[in-house]
Amino acid sequence: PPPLHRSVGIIGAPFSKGQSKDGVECAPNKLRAAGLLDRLQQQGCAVKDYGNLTFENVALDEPVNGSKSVRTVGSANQRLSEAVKAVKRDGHTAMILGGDHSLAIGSIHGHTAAVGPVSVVWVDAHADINTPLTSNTGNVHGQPMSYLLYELQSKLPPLPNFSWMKPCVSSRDLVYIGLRDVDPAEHYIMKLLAVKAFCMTQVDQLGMARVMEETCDYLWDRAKKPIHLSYDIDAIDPSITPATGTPAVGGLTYREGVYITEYLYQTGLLSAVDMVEVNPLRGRTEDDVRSTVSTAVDLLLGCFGRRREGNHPPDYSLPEP
Ligand code: 6HN
Ligand code: MN
Ligand code: MN
Repeated sequence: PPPLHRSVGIIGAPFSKGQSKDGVECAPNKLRAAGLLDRLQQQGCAVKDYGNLTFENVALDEPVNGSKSVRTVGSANQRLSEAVKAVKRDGHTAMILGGDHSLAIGSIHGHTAAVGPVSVVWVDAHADINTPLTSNTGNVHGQPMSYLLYELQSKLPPLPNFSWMKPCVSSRDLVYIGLRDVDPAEHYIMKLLAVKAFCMTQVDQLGMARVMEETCDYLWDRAKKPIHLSYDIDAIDPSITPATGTPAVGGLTYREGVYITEYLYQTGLLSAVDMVEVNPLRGRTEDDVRSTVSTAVDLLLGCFGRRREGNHPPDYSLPEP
């Protein structure tokens, strides 16, 4: 296999206003405290930590068409988009530590601003493709894909503090994996746009090895583009990753979750990774939080070359007696 790109630029995005539960903003530091950077370095990655972004709460951020904190979410994503663009221009694979999933708006926008069109692999229990007009909850973390897709622009109302962004993803460049909690309007949109999705039924039917083969066959049918992996920790079964805001039963096993990351790493095309919705204040026990955080770290390590067969540095030599 060709030598793979192994320099990672980490951005902490302690952002929580795309939903209403406290705690998801603590995740970037929890992931670092679990040894993420050291372990990346041990497996041969050059690591640059760009630190945590700071976001301000916009005053008088009244709901827009029922969606909450739209202005705050808009300006935070503008900042994140610029940060991701800078990390890509510096030549790193970007790692974005959320924060809630609304940050995918800025993350994917900034990624495409730097590298051009990307393929998006969205691993999640949820499709996050509500428009502000179809959302039942008013939470923007259930809406990011609708902001990003060219094909849905005519369905979006004007949104304050979003004039900086333009849609940048084609529905043909999106694949979902792990879906099992999809709203009726989201299901309608996915059928309307013929979005490729491996929901849990297909994961059961095909097994994850075939799901990943078919994911890449589908994405590469026209051209091989850089891959943006947006990984919502709630894709994994809540028996393993309970510390998250919107858990859904019947999810991916630890092994299926890790296989996705190993497979995408070896394509050599992984260009940015979001890890979102880890919430250290959810979960009932310390063990719940530990298991969620350490699974998120393992998934991130898998994206950057960790293999379950073991790893060794390219210059390793056996000690002579
Ligand atoms: N996530 N479909 C629900 C909504 O509020 O629109 C759930 C969204 C969950 C979002 O997990 O990132
Ligand atoms: Mn999500
Ligand atoms: Mn989700």
